[in-house]
Amino acid sequence: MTYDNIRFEIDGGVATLTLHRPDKLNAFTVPMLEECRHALSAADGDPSVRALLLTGAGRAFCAGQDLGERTVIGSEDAPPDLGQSLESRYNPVIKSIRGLRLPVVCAVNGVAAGAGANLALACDIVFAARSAQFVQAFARVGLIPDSGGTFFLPRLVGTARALGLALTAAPLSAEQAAEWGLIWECVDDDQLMEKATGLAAELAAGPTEGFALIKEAINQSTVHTLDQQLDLERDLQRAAGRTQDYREGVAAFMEKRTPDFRGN
Ligand code: T3D
Repeated sequence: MTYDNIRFEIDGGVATLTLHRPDKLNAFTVPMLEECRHALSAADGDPSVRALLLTGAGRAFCAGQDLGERTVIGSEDAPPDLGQSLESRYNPVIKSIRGLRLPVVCAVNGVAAGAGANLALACDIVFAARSAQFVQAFARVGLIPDSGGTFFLPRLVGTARALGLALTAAPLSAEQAAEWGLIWECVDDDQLMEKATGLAAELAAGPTEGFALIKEAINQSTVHTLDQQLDLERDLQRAAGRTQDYREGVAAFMEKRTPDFRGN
């Protein structure tokens, strides 16, 4: 597939997906969402890829749905079916990201609004530039947070703040987002890419299978009782204990050297 609205590169075990419609603040269009889905599937299917980095080109991370696409459809007689849009385009992208066994690092380089904000929240480790903002812009146009927003927000910041963000659509600074636990870290703008690429490279050299099991355990915990979670930990730890990387990790510790994880 040719990518016209994103950039997708693989280097040193890290796949980097850059949203690339900078003149439109990287707002999502149908082709762009299809390209994202294709690239995520390519990253998933490539055994050389051991971490994914997601970022945006230009001054924004992503402004959510391109509202220009919505002015040409819909009228009182034939309103647009946004449920269909979510079902066929947005939800598969969010599910792809959440379903990736690889660690997913996000570098929020500027404003992240609407589905763009929630795309970032779907990632595993989110860095944001100090100048970035998170805007649950949906209510400004009469919509509800989608792309997992109603799932991620209350879990990350609690119901009170989730409702505040969703109902007011007030911009949340990167600094405040980090203080609230919405993201991993707020960093100075000129440090963002260095920090994010550095961590992605570090993770790409890590115990990839073990990382996949960590992700599964943490993600399942949101719907489990303690008993269920303890059972899951038992099963996943059994699997982790059978990896080559576990053997290598223990050997490296005993030999006082840096482990050479191969990801299996
Ligand atoms: O529809 C479905 O399929 C359902 C799914 C919905 C998912 C959603 O994401 S709904 C929410 C859609 N997004 C928004 O409502 C956000 C709209 N944008 C903004 O609120 C602001 O632009 C920002 C807060 C993101 C940034 O503000 P600011 O002041 O930094 O920039 P700006 O001047 O507003 O925008 C700069 C340009 O980008 C401007 O174009 P121009 O005038 O220079 O030609 C603006 O129109 C354009 N732009 C920004 N966001 C969008 C956009 N164009 C199309 N769609 C956008 N979402």
